[in-house]
Amino acid sequence: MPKTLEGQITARDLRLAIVVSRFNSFITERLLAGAIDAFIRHGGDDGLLTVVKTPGAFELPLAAQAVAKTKKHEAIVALGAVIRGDTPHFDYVAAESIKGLAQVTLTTGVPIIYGVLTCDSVEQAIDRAGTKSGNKGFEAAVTAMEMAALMRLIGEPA
Ligand code: INI
Repeated sequence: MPKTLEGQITARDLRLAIVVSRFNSFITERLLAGAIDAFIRHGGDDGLLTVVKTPGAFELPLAAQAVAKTKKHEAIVALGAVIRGDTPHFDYVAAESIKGLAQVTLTTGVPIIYGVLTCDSVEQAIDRAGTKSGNKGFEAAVTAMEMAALMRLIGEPA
């Protein structure tokens, strides 16, 4: 039988940080509410939860890096909403946020979950922020729980 490591989905004793951008706040506040809901409903203690707000999605990687370097949190959820209609530099903002967050998670070893919506329209963003297509913030928080648990398991002595 192979030894299989797979993280449980629980927020019990989990020290979680959420970095969330204010740009398109009518969407990102819904994502944040979804992430907090998931954390609490899975047994999380809000005293162990830190929320960090940035101006836009472009600033998420730097904030996440600063949070990761404190080593106070076992996982970080990054939330934002980049909407194509808003700007011609949509592609740059979207690409830099995902590239930056991917770099930070690998260099710090802290799981960072990508909960940034990249949408063609406001309607599409609304769908993914708690209406037709669920809430990406909720999903990202659940993924953070699993990854934090997985990292604990991988780090346990054999
Ligand atoms: N930031 C977002 O989070 N979403 C967007 O859709 C967006 N648009 O469209 O411009 C956006 N721009 C701001 C950017 O993230 C930075 O805050 C800004 O460029 C200052 O560095």
